[in-house]
Amino acid sequence: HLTPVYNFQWVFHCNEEVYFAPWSRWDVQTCTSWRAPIMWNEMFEKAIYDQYHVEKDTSVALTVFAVGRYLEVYLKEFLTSAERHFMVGLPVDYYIFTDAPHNVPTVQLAPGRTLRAIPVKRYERWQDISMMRMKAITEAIDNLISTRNQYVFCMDVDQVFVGPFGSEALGDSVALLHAYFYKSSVTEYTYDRNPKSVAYMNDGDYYYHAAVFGGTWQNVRNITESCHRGIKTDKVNDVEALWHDESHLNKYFWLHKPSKVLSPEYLWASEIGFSYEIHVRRMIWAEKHYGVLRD
Ligand code: 2GW
Ligand code: MN
Repeated sequence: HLTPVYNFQWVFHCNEEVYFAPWSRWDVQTCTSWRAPIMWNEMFEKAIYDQYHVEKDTSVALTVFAVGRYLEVYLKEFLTSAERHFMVGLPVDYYIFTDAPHNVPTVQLAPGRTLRAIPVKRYERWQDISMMRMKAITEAIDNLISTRNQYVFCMDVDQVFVGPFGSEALGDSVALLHAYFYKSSVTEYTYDRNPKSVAYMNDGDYYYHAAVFGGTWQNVRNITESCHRGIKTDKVNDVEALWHDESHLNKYFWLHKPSKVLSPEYLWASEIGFSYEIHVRRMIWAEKHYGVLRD
């Protein structure tokens, strides 16, 4: 565990695992009610996290799905930008889940970083492509990740790294605030409000974006397995949660609070326009090509 330098009361009101200065940002909430840090720029000393993880020999898995046309449209830029910005200086293993392993682009990887393609079935419905990720990640953790990587990040592929996404983002269980909802109230969150779905919730903490979540492999396995179980139960009951796997993920993080929350600086949507709180953009949403990709 990292020790905070400042012997300041607020530090101890936030998660003691972290090294950060919650008072350095006055314009945003920096700590959840359960004392997990919300990571905004200027709150942390990047070098301290990096040193900690280098000493601990931390290795990070990054899972991403590129099925059908998403491979040619998004994967190459996702990977090349990750090499520039994601956990630079640490060993990273990319796990690319795809229906076309031979079409995975060749990307120059820094030493200590590897890439592996994992074949998956291409489902007919895009909702199923999105939801089956939970099952595939659970299996990959059992078969590969748990023997190589202490931490796992699971991401959408339709996004691009544009700034440092470093080891400060690692934690026991990590959730991301959705760029569209971080200033909204709970009634505006697009939770699943249908009592017939396992993902049903009316009350909640935040609206988390399923495009980025992570944690130790043990915790991520618990997240993905629980979400997959919820999705299967819904199928048996002939219901589908409003935002598919994302609804189930929000339900999970309501019942099992994340130990660290990432600010929307970690995945910003440029179309929202200028926002005072966003001091840095670490990833941005790639352009959507719904006309081509979602018919
Ligand atoms: C998805 C929707 C429509 C047509 C195609 C696909 C599709 C998604 C696909 O053909 N191939 C594929 O590999 N995917 C993967 O699923 C890919 O990794 C993609 O990033 C991910 C989620 O789909 P995406 O990014 O188009 O959906 P978003 O950006 O609206 O995602 C949010 O909502 C989803 C549930 O509907 C997920 O929870 C996702 O994590 C959220 O960010
Ligand atoms: Mn996406």
